[in-house]
Amino acid sequence: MAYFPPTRAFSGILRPLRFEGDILDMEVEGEIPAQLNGTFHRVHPDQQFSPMYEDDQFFNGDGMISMFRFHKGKVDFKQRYAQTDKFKLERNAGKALFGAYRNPATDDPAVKGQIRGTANTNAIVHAGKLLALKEDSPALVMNPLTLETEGYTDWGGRCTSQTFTAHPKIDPVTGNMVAFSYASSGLLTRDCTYMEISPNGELLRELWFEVPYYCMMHDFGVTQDYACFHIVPSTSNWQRLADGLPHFGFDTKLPVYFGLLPRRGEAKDMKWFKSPNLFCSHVMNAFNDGSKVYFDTPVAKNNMFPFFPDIDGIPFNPEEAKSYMTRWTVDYNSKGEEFEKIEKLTDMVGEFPRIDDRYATQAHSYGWLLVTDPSMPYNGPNARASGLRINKLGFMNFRTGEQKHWFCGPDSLIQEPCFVPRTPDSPEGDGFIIALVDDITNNYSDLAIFEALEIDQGLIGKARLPFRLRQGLHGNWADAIQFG
Ligand code: V55
Ligand code: FE
Repeated sequence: MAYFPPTRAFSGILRPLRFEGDILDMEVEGEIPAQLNGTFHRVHPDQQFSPMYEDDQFFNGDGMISMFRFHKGKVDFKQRYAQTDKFKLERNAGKALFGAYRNPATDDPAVKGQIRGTANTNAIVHAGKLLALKEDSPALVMNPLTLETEGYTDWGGRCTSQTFTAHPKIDPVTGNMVAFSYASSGLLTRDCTYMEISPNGELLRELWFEVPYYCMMHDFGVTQDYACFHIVPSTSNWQRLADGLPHFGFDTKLPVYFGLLPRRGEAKDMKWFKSPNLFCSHVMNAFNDGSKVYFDTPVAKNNMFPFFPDIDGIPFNPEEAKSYMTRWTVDYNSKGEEFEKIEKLTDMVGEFPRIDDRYATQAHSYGWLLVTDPSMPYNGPNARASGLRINKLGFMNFRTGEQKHWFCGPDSLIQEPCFVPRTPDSPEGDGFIIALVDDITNNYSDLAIFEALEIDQGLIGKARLPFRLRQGLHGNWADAIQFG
């Protein structure tokens, strides 16, 4: 009998959904642009069974993949679990066998040595396959249209890393998927890899390197010439796991490191730069002009994850957890280890940054992100452990400094936006933003569609779900052409 503890991770607006199904021809309001021909895949964590431990985390949920398929102004919906090895073992047993987030010592001995991944962080199509990703495990391959799981891949036997990032980038110049891994030779190791995978899904390159200390390497930056690694002290060690503490804990005493690896170089060419302690996780984009590297990321003064608390017991500080889009400038050829510049670009509190991905690795003019504006009215229950409510969609023009935003109303919260080009060769930003808007007082989700450069004008249309989706992480658009 399923029982979910009355904790923040499982109750209120995070009540588990666990629902798989199909809706042919979703109810639509306004306009679904007829030129939208493709799929939007996204994922949320959603524990299949009651957790083994009452204090289990949201980030430990099994990946539930949602697909919105656009065709001729209509939208079909499909939702399936990513059938990871963990998912299948637990389904056969009829109960949870894997314990705490990234702590195998808490598992049922029956699953010792099995891949613990949940595929709950990102869903992206590459080489005609849907990849469901969790950074502690290999990439899980799924059919992008049926959502059937094929299984974990080692890229034709060529990949020696045990893990694969949830935040790969597609280099629009080569079509390669550029990726990395951490804890690549085992739990808590400082070993990492850099990878490039061809448009046909062939692993072209795997380069091993080491980071200054083990930490959550959740995302990275890729420019035409460099891979950029931000080392931020959400750290861990064997003692924490033995003590049953949350896997990660934030250490305000450690510096932040920033590594630049020339993409066509070797591990010895990695250069490490240093900054005082701060927190950042997602990367909007990065680009370089010669040896000068620009790296755009929402930066907070302190830890943004209350469920991975301070290692010295400093209480979570919601004010210091507010993040602001920031540009780091670092010169690969500089003699010292200092950054050249750390520039705060906006007063909007924001995270989940996105661009027009056709400009990934190159200078971008526009960015979109989720914004927290505490001054706006709110009717719902306290939504997140951090207390920060995501209630606006934000837009930034990096050339003019212009900003726009759209407020989702007092009953709703918003999930990560995704840019869809109007046509494959339309200019940068010419297209649509799609984002899930969750009405948490009436319990419905809408997939909202905006003109990307005019989000402040409000939505042009929406596809309506007859229920509310769970808070998710990331998703991506794939043009129908990618399925052949
Ligand atoms: C994140 C999300 C994760 C995870 C590690 O935002 C980092 C970051 C959904 O799981 O395991
Ligand atoms: Fe992420």
